[in-house]
Amino acid sequence: MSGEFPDPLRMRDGSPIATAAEWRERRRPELLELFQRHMYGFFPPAPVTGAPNVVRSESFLGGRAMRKDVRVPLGPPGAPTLNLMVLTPRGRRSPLFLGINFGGNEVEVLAPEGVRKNTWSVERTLARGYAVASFHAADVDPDRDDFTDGVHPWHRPAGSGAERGPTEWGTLAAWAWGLSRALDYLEHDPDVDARRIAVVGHSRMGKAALLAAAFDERAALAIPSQSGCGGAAPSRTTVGETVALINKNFPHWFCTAFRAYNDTPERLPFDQHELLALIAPRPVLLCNAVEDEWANPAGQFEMLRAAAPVWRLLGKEGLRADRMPPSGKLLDGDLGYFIRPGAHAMSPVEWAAYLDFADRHR
Ligand code: GTR
Repeated sequence: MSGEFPDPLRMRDGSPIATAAEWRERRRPELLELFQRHMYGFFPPAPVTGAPNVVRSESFLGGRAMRKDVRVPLGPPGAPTLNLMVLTPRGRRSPLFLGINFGGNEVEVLAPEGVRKNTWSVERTLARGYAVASFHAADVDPDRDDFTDGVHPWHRPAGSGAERGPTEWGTLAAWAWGLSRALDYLEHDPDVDARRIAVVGHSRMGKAALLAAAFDERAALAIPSQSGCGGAAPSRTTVGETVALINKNFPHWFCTAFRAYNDTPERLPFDQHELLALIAPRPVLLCNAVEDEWANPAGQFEMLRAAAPVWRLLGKEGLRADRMPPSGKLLDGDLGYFIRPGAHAMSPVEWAAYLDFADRHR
C-alpha cells in the first residue's frame, strides 16, 4: 500500500487487524463511527413509518416490463415521502440497479438515451434482464444549504439546538439514508431479486451511492460513477476538487466537523479507500471519464489499490492490476475500474460498463 494513506488494517490505537473476524467486529465498526463523526455526520436509525403505498402498477415498454410507483414514507405523518419508480422485466424476479436521479423520474430516468446529459439506458437495462429503481434527490433533501427542508427536521438528535450541530448529518448522508429506505421497500418487492441489488449514481449521487453501500450491507454491488471528492477520490490530494473547495461550494453536503480538515486533510483519521473497504467483500466498480480531472480518476485508482488488502483479508482476490486500464476497457474483479474518453456525464457508455460488470457478478 502506498505509504501516504492510513492503513485500513490497523486500528486507530495502532493495533493490527489480522483476521476477517477482527475486521468485522473491530475495524469495520470503528471506521463506520469515524466517517460519521468527522465527515458525513451521524445517520439516524430507520424511521418507524406507515407501510409503503403502490400508487401505480402498469405495463411498460409494450408489455415487456412493468412500472410501479411506490410512495415510501420517510418519517411520521407529514414527513417527506420517497416517490420510488420501479421498472422490472416482466415475468421473473430480477436483479436491480438502484440510484438517485437529479432531474425527476419521468424527466431524467425515462428520457430516451442521448436526450439528456445523464442517461439511464432503461430499455437496454431491462432487455439485459435487470430492473431499475430510482427516485429524485429532492424527495429526501433538496440540494441546498437549508436544514429546515427535506428529512433533516424530522430526524434531529435529542437535545439539538436551532443550529446544525458539528456531527449532525449533511445532505449526502440524507441521500444515502434515502437509498436505504428504498432498499427497505425493495427487499419485499416480489419482482426484485433482493440479494442482487446494485447501488449506482453519478457524481454527487455517486458519492451518495458509495456511502449507502458502505453503510448498508443489503447493497450487493456498488457503482459510484465519477464520484470524485467526498466519494471515491482521496481527500489527501491536490488534484481536482479538494476538501476546502467542496466544503466552501457545498457547505450542506457534509457535517460541519469536516471543515476542520479543509487545509489539513492529512489529519483525517481515514481516507476514502477506507470508505470503499467498508463495502468488502462485495464488489465495487469505479467509473470515470478522461476529461473529468475534477473527479481525480487516477486518485480513485489509488484508492482501489489502498483498499485491496481488505478484500484479500476477507478471502477475495482484490485488485487485478497495478495500473489503470486503458480508456474504454473494463478492469473486472472485486475492485473494478472503467474510464472512457470524454467529459463529466452519465452516458450510455458507462451504463454498458455497469451492465457488463453486473453480469460478471450475478
Ligand atoms: C460538482 C462538484 C462535484 C460533483 C459534481 C456533480 O460541481 O464539485 O463534487 O459532485 O458537481 O454532482 O455533478
